[in-house]
Amino acid sequence: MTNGALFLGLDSSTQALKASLLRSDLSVVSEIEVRFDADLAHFSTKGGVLHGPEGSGEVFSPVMQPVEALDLLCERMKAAGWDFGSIRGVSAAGQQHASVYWSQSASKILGSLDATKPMAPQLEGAFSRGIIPNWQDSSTKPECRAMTAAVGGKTELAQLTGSSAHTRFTGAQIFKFRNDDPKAYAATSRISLVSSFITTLMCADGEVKGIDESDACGMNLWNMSSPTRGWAQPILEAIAGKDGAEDLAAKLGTVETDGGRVVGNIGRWFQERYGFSPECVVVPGTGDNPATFLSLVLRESEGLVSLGTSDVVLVSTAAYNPHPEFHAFFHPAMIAPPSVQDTSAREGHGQLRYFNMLVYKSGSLAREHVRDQYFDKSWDKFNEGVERLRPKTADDVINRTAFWWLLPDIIPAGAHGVFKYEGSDAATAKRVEAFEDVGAESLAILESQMLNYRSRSGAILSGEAGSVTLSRVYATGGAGKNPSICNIMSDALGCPVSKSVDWDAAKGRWTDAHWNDCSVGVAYKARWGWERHVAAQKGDNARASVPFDDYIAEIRKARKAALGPAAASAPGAPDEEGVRNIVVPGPGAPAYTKAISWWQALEARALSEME
Ligand code: ADP
Ligand code: XUL
Repeated sequence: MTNGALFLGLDSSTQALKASLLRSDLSVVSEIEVRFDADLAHFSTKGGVLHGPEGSGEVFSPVMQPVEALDLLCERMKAAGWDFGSIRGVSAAGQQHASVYWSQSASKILGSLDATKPMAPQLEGAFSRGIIPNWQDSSTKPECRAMTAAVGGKTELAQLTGSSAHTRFTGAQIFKFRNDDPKAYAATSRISLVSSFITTLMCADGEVKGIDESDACGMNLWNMSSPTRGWAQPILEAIAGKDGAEDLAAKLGTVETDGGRVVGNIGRWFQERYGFSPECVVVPGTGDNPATFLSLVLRESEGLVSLGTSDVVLVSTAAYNPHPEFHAFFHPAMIAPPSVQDTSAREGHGQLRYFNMLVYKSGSLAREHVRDQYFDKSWDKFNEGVERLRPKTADDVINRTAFWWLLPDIIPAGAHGVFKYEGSDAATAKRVEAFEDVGAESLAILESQMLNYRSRSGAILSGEAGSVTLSRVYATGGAGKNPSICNIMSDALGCPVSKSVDWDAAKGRWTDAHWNDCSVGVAYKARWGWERHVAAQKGDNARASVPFDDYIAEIRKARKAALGPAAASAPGAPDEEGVRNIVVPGPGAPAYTKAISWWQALEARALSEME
């Protein structure tokens, strides 16, 4: 198939390596994946990972797993007839925090791959560590404590690196590796994140590519405070000692501060073996959550609520407002000034932008528990309670709420237990075992979860809980399909709930987008990087520094015009190109604005009543 210029996005996740192929109008041509457990069964992983000894908290995957997966993925893309020669840009998403350790021979091996052979057997000697610690690893508690102490506390660490210490974050993982296996640490030439690892493989030119700045924020190692952005000296010293700090910084390498910079061309190995064009460029990979953020092109004050096994909330901001409760990251598609140190040079190159990530354990797990306990395992019955009892007018008063912390939660840290209250005064509200009207059980958990997201996203946006609302929120994940959940989300958050939609040319209608967000998000970035690269070659400086959001909006507008009036008036047509508001706040929404401080007081009360 020939499609004009094409763009490739990869996603090296915990369980699979996925690829999305996009046309230059950003429509998705096709997707292919390699699933680790099923397709690479000889690694014996379950859910893509292996576990250390019982009680160790160690979770990891074999370093050769993604390399073999890349070989197999290439074969599958070829068998499917993907037009490699038309691909002009590639970028990769990777599971966040997870790190890859290169040996001293890595450069030589990467620079001399034989295109007549698969990549994996040739890379056997390229690593100083046989495993990739996974983000689910929790074996690094002592290292987290030492890093926190080194900067004087968790608030200080969050201020410096965007997050308080987390066992899965790369800094603690490197620290543990150095403690456990100092010889292998010493034999490490460079350390990559999964995203920069895949970027390095795609270039295969003898150079280990730099870590992307947005992804670097998931390491507890990157000093995010402007203008001193760089590897955080006190943390380097905590991990490697005063004498080893410089060496550790060298192992970590230079960070890519421009998400659309061309860091190389597609490797000769890919050109000779699969017919990729030498013109195809590679732009920095980024983390999977930053990549999802890009796929939705979240603008300032927009958010994402992902309702998967656990709930994750992303909030896009222009201000750095870190807090130990959540994670702050740099926006994954910033344009770097000529020098990171020189902030004045950033003028005309876009400003610093951030996104914040809140991770909750009590997401679908808790909702499912309530459904099973009170609603015969039926989402329809669960929804019936929600619809019957939800506020219908601005005068309705919310006077019931419930906190379902079945597992110790992350936000609020360590919260556990089930707490239900009835009464419109938080101080005197009655703690109850169960609500009299069983229908209130489903409404109470949803309202409580959504008021939590509103309260904390408001604080991120304004520094003051609940006073500012997100301007739009995207709903993703399994529970995002539930219309009643989306209704409460919209009313409680006080903003439209939106979804990405795609034009189905064969059926002549709009459908919810079913593509893999992470690989699509980085394919957008590859498209943007390619455009800027071509413009720079022509000396068109304005075009070479076009911001990501503007550029994607431009392409979407052109696509809308190209699809014509029939698509614009077809059922389910988007409100903006690519985005449809599935719910907007209804007449009951003001009841939630009035309930925020009441709900916050009850959350504090529940925490104080915890045994
Ligand atoms: P993962 O975190 O594994 O990617 P998904 O995004 O696929 O998870 O979401 C899975 C969750 O979605 C399940 O735990 C289930 O409770 C929830 N879910 C699926 N359908 C519905 C529904 N109709 N209403 C509410 N929750 C749902
Ligand atoms: C985020 C996190 C996970 C991984 C999944 O902090 O640990 O979402 O990024 O791949």
